[in-house]
Amino acid sequence: MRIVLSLSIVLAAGCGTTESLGGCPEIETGQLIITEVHGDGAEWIEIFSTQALDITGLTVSWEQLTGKNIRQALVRDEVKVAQGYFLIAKGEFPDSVFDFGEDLPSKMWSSAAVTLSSCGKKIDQVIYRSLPDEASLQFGNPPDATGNDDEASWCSSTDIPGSPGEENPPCL
Ligand SMILES: [Ca+2]
Repeated sequence: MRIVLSLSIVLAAGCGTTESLGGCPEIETGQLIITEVHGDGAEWIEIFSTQALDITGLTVSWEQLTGKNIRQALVRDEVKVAQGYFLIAKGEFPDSVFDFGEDLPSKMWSSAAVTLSSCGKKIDQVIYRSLPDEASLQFGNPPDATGNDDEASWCSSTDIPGSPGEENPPCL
């Protein structure tokens, strides 16, 4: 009975807020760094974590650069990540720790600001103007939450689909 009750609470929280998950994730600005973005029907975002973190309740948002529509995905499951690279993706994807599900009902917009936040506190943000077909858009330097603000340091990956979960090669 208790199991059923717990499950119903989880389901009820499915459409809820970070607060309904029991609090805001304790993640400081810059502790998570967006390093790679892939669209074109295989939607995933690569993130570098500077340390082991509990990202339960993390919000991923997309703000369209033209049109200003906003989408938000909330990490509703209990997810802990180790130091290093991890992925969040739409649907099943190797090394993905979280599925956007219907929070991301279609492809990522071709130009957007992607933001990671905890109860409104910005952790990292990247602005992209276009996403390549098949390849990824990758940050060409070692993970750096300030450096990745520089759009000139991003490029299309030479490999397809990029380097999900692994260090990015330099931009040529
Ligand atoms: Ca990578």
